[in-house]
Amino acid sequence: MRVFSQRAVLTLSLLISILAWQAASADELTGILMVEIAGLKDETGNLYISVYDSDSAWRSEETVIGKRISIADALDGELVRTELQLPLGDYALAVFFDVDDNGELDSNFMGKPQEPVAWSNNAVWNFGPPSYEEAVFTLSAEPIILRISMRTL
Ligand SMILES: [Ca+2]
Repeated sequence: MRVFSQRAVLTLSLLISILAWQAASADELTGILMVEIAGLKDETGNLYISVYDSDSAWRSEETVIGKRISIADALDGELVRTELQLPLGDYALAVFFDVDDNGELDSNFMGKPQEPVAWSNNAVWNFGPPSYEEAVFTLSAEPIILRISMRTL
């Protein structure tokens, strides 16, 4: 029978504790974002949520998360609720209700959305979409609830 040296056993147990510690700290770095969206209780169809983590990515295709949500499935009372898990950091959200169910946010020739939209912080359209700075918020270890209202422009 082969006997492992005490040193090898110690090295192995040290390695296991390092791996366990790394797994635990990775968990701690994930935050929970509860999104509650008002203004859709009488609607059916899909809502699209895009999450961005930088000014340069804002409103581009470079989303951290792009999520399609069935309003019927996510409706809880008067609010559409969904939970997102993200690494801790700064984010901004853009939401639209796809009224005609074509998978896109329809806009007029001026680029103004023709379907209900919303941004985090309830940032508003002001001769153009809100900036990343206006919509940004910080996700830290404590779960946060983001309440936003859909608007037709
Ligand atoms: Ca559409």
